[in-house]
Amino acid sequence: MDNHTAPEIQRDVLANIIGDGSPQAFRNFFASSSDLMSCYRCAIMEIETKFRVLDERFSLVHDRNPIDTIQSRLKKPQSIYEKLVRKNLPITMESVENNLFDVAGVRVVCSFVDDIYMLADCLLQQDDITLIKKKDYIQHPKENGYRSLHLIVEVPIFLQNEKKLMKVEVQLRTIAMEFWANLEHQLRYKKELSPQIIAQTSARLQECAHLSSVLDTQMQDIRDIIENA
Ligand code: 0O2
Repeated sequence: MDNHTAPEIQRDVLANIIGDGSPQAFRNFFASSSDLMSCYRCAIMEIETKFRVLDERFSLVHDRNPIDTIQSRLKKPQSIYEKLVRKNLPITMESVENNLFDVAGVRVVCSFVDDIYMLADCLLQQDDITLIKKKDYIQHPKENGYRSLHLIVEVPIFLQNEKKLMKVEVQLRTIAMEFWANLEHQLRYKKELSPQIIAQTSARLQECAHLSSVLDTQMQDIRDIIENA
């Protein structure tokens, strides 16, 4: 990102974001960014609640919970900025809202793969949810072995005097996928490792991705046997 931090570029970026740099322009910028981030937090709450309701209703009928954990996050300002620059998009709050679909993220971790698809179907059937984009890295894992089901959905939030449609990235994965992704994420940010160690570790992670996929299949088979007994 070094080429984007030169003072003259910073000035351009700041001019874009905060207009003429007057106190009023600063106030406007902070008000609009706080407002947008608050809307994303509300959208996260809506999606989390939908999954908690599905988990509750499923457990009533099937006597087990399909969801192990739900984690949520708002993308950090630095990551938002870097993504806008990387995609050559305007550095404005409007641009964030119109172009970045992963500012609000909800991750749903399940024990079994078929619960992932069941929960995704149940969410997408709800009449206030619109599917914007789906990436199935379980059917089509990434080259490094990454697996998860990603959905970009639009959900309404109801504010004092208006209804606003917000985009949320939903990641659904198993406990095994989560275990793998957390370790791989750590490797990606360990800049001090030598290229040789990184190559060796990446290869071992690919093997682990395969093993975790076999584990997911075996665990689901065993659960099916138990449930059908
Ligand atoms: P963070 O900190 O989790 O937010 P697009 O948005 O479509 O232009 P992008 O962003 O590559 O393209 O989308 P994609 O492929 O759907 O991946 C987005 C998120 O999925 C990432 O967010 C990660 O959380 C997760 N992810 C995707 N690929 C990998 C991977 O190979 N390893 C791991 N560990 N996670 C992955 P961020 O923004 O990278 O980070």
